[in-house]
Amino acid sequence: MDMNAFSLQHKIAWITGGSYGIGFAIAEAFAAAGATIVFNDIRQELVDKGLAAYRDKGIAARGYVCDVTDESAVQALVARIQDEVGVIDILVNNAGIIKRVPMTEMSAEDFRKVVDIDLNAPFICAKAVLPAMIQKGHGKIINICSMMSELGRETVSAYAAAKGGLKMLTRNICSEYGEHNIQCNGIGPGYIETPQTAPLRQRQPDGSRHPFDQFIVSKTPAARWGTTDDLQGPAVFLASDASNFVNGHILYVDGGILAYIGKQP
Ligand code: NAP
Ligand code: GCO
Repeated sequence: MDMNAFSLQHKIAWITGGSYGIGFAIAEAFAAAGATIVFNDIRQELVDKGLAAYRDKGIAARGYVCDVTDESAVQALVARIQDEVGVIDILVNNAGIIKRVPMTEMSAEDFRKVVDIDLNAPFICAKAVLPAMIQKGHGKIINICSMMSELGRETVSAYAAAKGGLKMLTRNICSEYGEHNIQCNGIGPGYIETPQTAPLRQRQPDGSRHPFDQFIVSKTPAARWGTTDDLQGPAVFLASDASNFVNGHILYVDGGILAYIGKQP
């Protein structure tokens, strides 16, 4: 086998919400594999923070302010990237939010906001990059799904609905564009140490671990939270030619959570 199949040399990768967290880690791995990195975030100060972080890693990333829920802004951004950098070869739909609120207390507006960012935006961004990928004869779209693409839990109804939908959007893009040598797959991270899950890991006033922290460790065969580094290899694989016959697949990077019924009390 030619191990260059895992190279991302000469590829342009756009990671949405890539200023920090999972998106940043995936972009860092893509850069190490040779890709040119483009990212966006919702505020200039976040883009600036991201640019500085990429510079600190020796990565000459290009950063743009763009709200991924705004279709005209996304279309304009993709056109600008194509002018300034080149045609996007790899899209990672990473930008996302969560609101942890019981359904009976959640406003329809908040439900819609989560679905807008976590599901509608991946549709908008994929729709924006597909025409040039079709013309070029290849493309990779990676949607960042979740344990909640498969499982529910209290207080995350909007997020689970969005991430479940994102799993099926992934399969539909595969179905509709696979004939153009475009692969659309998902990565389903388990519970990862990022700002998004910080509230679930916060030390208690008495210094003890958060109950949810202990719960997740007990539900994970790896007996630990994931780190963003754990996602880098799987992401490079799905972005590279090594996965050209992998399509519509959700690759769960969860330390075994989905396989495990849980330890007997
Ligand atoms: P994070 O730390 O909250 O980062 C999310 C990024 O997306 C932030 O930079 C955020 O900017 C940006 N963003 C939010 N709304 C946006 C919008 N409308 N337009 C552009 N950018 C926007 O989250 P993370 O933990 O790295 O998670 C990244 C992705 O992985 C999300 O899709 C999340 O659902 C998914 N995921 C996370 C975990 C986990 O355990 N952490 C597990 C499974 C899946 P702001 O800072 O301005 O909000
Ligand atoms: C939660 C967590 C999870 C993680 C991730 C798990 O409140 O349950 O935020 O949803 O973010 O999606 O895969």
